[in-house]
Amino acid sequence: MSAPPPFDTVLVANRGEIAVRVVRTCREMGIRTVVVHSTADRDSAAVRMADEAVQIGPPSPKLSYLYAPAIIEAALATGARAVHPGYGFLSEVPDFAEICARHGLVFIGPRPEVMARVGDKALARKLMADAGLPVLPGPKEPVSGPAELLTEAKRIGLPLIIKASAGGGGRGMGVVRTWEDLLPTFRSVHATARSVFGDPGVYLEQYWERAKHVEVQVLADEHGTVLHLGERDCSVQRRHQKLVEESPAPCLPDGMAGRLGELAVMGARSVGYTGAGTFEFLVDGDQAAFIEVNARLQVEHPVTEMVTGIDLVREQIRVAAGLPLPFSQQDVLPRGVSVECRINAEDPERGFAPCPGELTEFVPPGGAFVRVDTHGYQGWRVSPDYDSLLAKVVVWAPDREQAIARMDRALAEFRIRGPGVHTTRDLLRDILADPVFHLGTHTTSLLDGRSGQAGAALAG
Ligand code: MV4
Repeated sequence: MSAPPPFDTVLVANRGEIAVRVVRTCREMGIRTVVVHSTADRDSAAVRMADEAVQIGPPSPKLSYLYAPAIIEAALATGARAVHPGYGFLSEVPDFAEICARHGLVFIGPRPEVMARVGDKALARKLMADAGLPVLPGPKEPVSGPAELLTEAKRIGLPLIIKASAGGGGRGMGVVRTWEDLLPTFRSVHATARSVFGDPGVYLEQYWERAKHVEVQVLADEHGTVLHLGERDCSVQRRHQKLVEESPAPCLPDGMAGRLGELAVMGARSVGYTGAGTFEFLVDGDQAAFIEVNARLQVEHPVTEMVTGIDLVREQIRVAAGLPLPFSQQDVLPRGVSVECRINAEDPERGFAPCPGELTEFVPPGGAFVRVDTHGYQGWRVSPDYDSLLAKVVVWAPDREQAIARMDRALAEFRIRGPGVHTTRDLLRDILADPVFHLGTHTTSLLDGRSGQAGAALAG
């Protein structure tokens, strides 16, 4: 006998591969699913898989996947009791979580106040510093104007980075490498913060040029249990778009991974975090610094699932229903290595611009320990209105070299064709062949222009 489902019906407020991902776990848990969709997604895989689908608006995200009134109405009309926001869209919007609560719907994520506090990146930095996490040198408060900017910048030294408090994930930040750049970069980040994020706050940090980007998965329930599920390395990025992620992180100094896990748990506990979340760190040699919290399930969560055997969506749903986590820290025993590659519909010949179009052939790879999270199928039209992520290929193996070999085999096996449709697949295979990537010593500068095939592919 399996446990009764914690909710009768969950509404999935997202699209693409993550909507499919959430529907699958709901089905395993005996939960009925409602998927909302725009007119562009009426034939989507998630719509086909869900128990019920509700069209909520036109392709424009503002009028559909970001439009709270239509989503709430769909939830109430279909008898949904909880809302899973996936990632992106409304997943980190405190007002949406609040609106759900006001309508008697459980938002599957942290409480709105907690989301608001960690979502303000300058505030999160201060809160985490106060909780004892190491942060990069820089003032604890946002900078208000040019006079303070110069004083604080001199204290930090160059290079430094100016970040928007409301930014994150690489948007709304500017690196300052020369003193002439200081004021123009400040003005530019400030203007972006005001116009794009509607919050003019900006803050300063010392800039770490060659660091590993390592993040820790945390899971916390409403009964005081806060656990970490190990770390992921996300250093392989191109213009802040992650390409390859893996767990555990390779080549960390002895004791570093465990320390980061403990720091993330300390940080999560200090703000009363509940649900699944990620603590991002930069790691340079034996130094580590907290950079930000992601108050959502992340795209790369499957590598953590593969090494821990824990279904993060299942635990998110159980925690949101008020259930205690069914395991403790010593039950989390990561095993082997998992690697994820993101296949985007992008054209390498056009600076990796998104290339929508019909998939006339779509045959994902298979075999032992290969997982493909995708919403693609033969005949599906990749829409120009949304993110170009088409599939995530995730593999597991006992060690890193076998995992890389398995990934290369899986990528080679993937058949994706369509008029005008190009993908990041060949770039990913170049990265897998890079000797520095094989060593595992790479930092976020791996693709900066001249390291091996991948760098060459980029430079060209
Ligand atoms: C940084 C940094 C270096 N120094 N902050 C990028 C995404 C966002 N989560 C934070 N990010 C970074 N913040 C300081 N003080 C480096 C990154 C960073 C990065 C920067 C340039 C190019 C690629 C990058 C990949 C990961 C992280």
